Amino acid sequence: LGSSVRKQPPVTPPCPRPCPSSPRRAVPCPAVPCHDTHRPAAACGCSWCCCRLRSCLPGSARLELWGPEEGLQRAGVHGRVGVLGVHRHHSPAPPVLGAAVPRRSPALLTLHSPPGPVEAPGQAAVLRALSSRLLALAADPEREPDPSVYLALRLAGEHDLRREQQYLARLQDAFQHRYSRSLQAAGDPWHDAAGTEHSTSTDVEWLETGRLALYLLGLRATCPPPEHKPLRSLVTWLKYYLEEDWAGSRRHGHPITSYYQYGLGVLALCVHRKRVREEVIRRLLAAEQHAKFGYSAGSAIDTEAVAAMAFTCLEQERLVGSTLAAELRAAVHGVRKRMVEAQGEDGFFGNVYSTPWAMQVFIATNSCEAQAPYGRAMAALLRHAGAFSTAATLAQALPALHGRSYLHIASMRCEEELDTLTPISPEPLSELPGNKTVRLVVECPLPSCPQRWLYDHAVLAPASATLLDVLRAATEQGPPDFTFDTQDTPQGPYLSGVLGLEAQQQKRKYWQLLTAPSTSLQMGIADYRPCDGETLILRLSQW
Ligand code: B12
Repeated sequence: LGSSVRKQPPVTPPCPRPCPSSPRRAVPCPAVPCHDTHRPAAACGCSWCCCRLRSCLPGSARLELWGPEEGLQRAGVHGRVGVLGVHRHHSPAPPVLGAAVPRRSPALLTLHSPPGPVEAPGQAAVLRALSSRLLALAADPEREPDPSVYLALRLAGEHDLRREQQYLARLQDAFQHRYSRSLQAAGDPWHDAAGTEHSTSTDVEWLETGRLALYLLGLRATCPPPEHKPLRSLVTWLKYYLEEDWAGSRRHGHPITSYYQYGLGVLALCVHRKRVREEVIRRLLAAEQHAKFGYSAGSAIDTEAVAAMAFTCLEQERLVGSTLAAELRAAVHGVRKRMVEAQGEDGFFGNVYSTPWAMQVFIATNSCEAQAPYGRAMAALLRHAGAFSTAATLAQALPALHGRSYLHIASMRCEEELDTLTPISPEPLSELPGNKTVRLVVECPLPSCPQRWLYDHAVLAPASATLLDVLRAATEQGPPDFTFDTQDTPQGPYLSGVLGLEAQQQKRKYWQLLTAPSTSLQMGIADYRPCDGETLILRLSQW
């Protein structure tokens, strides 16, 4: 293994069970050698798991594995280190995914890496390039500031502190004014914001739970921390939105926003150590237990992961009683198990975009059983790093690639940070010569639809056209006339209306994007580039 053999640590008490599903309070493992973090099993889980935490955190300082063999097996290692991204100081050989651990290993094997994201050869370079690209995208004044971008910058190993500060100022500008008034002074924002609950517009304006949650998470990650007073008002607003979502979920069986945003809301409050009503937590728990997170176009992984992190935070921060804590722990254990079982041949949990979220759960929960799946997922993400071409997708992928989860924010301290990152703008895509023909089909299969087939025509577009370009070309190529509407979101332009039929948030109707015969696209209209001869379907769907 090429690692140094250190003195035998104090005798490790035998693990009472294979591996606790979640450690108690976050033990600052990266800063403390594992053998110093020994706690009675009841306090932090058995020491095997303390060690395992490091192996989940490629960006952290150490991976330490305790022998003897019996212990490794107990922790589910079975002689393999299923992790990519640990750089060994003491070994000239690069670390390899799945590197064999000697079966008769000495008492303690220590793999040291300097602080910061030092990973397997190639990985560090890829990570740095991705962070630099996000920094460049963040510097674009045309883009609305997005709290997840700020979070990704803060959770990285290297920084451009001046640019981060500027980005924070833009975020504060966008959010703080909006929430500076008190809730009472604002009246009932839910009814004021976008007309009424029965509005037929797409009214994304009032969908605030998730965005406010992300902003609050971002504020917790600032250095120095923000003042108390504005924070208090934001927390009150978030509690208010969460209550609205809770009430919506009771009334309609789903939150007004989505369970993803609901989960983010609980997580953000927890990271700020604010209590959430037990019923509000139980609602999310029940939704998780009754598999209510899926929607027609996508898997439930992203939402499951966000909920699992919220549950983990509540438990780790001891913000719930012991009965609920046990239920949350069991739920997280179930989520992890399902994720591991559902991991695809390609290494992804769900798809490439949900995989970083799933990985955050393993990181946050220090999960022994996920070592090998985690390593496979990391390798898959690095192979497909090009998929993260937009600020939003990059921002969601980078924390996990850096071995960090949003829970890390709860224990972030102001300390010296590497101010070494520089922005790199992505190369503009080279234009392909010539044209392509794309068949565009518009379907409306819902009972409320005037008819099922609304449009079916070939559209001529430049060879490198995105779906958005194809839609624009279609509007110029009638008859019959083609029209569409979009709304700007942090994920890019969202197709909100086609041929005068609007997506309706309230009724959970949206324009689903598919490629024939019926594969749901994993990208939005601005990012997907159809091939020549491809048939694209815009289908009004229920989610
Ligand atoms: C809930 C959700 C939806 C809901 C949103 C409605 C709602 N009221 O919440 C519905 C079901 C409508 C939806 C639709 C789609 N979604 Co969606 N969605 C999500 C999910 C799980 C949470 C989004 C969220 O609430 N974020 C929190 C808030 C605070 O952030 P936000 O940016 O303000 O969120 C808004 C936008 O993101 C927008 N939105 C949601 N999905 C998408 C996708 C695209 C491409 C765009 C531009 C906008 C958009 O709706 C959100 C609420 O207003 C994310 C998961 C994730 N990891 O982000 C996937 C996710 C964003 N969706 C994704 C995709 C692919 C789609 C679709 C393109 C699927 C399809 N084939 O039709 C469509 C969009 C089509 C269109 N008309 O443009 C991908 C995007 C990947 C990428 N490359 O960018 C994600 C990451 C899921 C995944 N793992 O693949 N989605």
